[in-house]
Amino acid sequence: MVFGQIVIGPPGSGKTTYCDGMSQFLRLIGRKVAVINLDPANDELPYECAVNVEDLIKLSDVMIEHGLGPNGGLVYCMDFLEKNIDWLQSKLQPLVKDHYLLFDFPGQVELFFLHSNAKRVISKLTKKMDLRVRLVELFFDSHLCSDPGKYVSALLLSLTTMLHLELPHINVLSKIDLIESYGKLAFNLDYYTDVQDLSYLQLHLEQDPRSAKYRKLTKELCDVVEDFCLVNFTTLDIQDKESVGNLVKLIDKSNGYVFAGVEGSVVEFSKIAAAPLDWDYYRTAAIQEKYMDTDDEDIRKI
Ligand SMILES: Nc1nc2c(ncn2[C@@H]2O[C@H](COP(=O)(O)OP(=O)(O)OP(=O)(O)O)[C@@H](O)[C@H]2O)c(=O)[nH]1
Ligand SMILES: [Mg+2]
Repeated sequence: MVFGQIVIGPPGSGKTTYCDGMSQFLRLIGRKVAVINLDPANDELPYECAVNVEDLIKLSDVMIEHGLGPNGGLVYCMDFLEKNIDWLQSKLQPLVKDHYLLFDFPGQVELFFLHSNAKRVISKLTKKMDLRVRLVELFFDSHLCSDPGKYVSALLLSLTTMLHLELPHINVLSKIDLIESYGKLAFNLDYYTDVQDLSYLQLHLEQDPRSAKYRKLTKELCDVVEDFCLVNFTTLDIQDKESVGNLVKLIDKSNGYVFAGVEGSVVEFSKIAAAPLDWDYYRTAAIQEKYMDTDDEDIRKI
């Protein structure tokens, strides 16, 4: 049985970084991992990918050849991938025996709630190859919590995508390490992750009388989100192994990995403590270079 994750989310929300960090983490706990890049615009990949859609089609070529912009070009690429699903299947065939698969998708959210190509690519793969990767991780940058309007947009996007894809989802608030730098949140973090009592958000919307219609619209939209009772979030700091470990446990429960008897997850997690310093290296060197534009000695020591 093949397990894995489908990683989607708005541009820049941290999908590619996640695939990189998560693959390192999973390797550290003893899983064989393959990362599959399905973003034809992913020029500089931080991870070594087992399958790269760019070997099939490149966004830059499509844009030149068909006179399309980046967004139209991506829709074309996803359409092309769907038509050539056998290519992807043949590339995955050698991996499915014993690898855990991570699929890194492009950030154009339209692909997931306006068009159906991405949905059909996922569905064809899971049906044809009996992949247990029917778990989608939808990433949102945690800075969206800093503004009630943006937060409601994220809720709607999440709900729409969940309804459109019809697959189990885990919604992730990424870059949680930066949350304090966006200013003081109106509520504590649990409020944003639990998605309950959205009426409180009204208090923090623009109070100008001219914005009355906007507030009413926001209220109605919040009611829709609450009525469905589907959306909630988990948080992630990709630099923190405890945070990554908690997410792995949640994912393992959700996609059935813990019940598959592949390898006792308790045993696996005990390996983290005994593991050599690869993860520490990953945190201190790569991540700090990437994320921490700081000379602060205390942060560098983390
Ligand atoms: N501080 C911090 N920065 C992060 C984290 N995850 C990603 N980033 C940064 O956010 C930026 C975007 O990350 P990517 O992983 O490229 O995001 P993406 O969702 O793959 O972007 P697209 O593929 O363009 O949609 C990069 O500069 C990352 O280094 C995180 O957990 N914390
Ligand atoms: Mg990416």
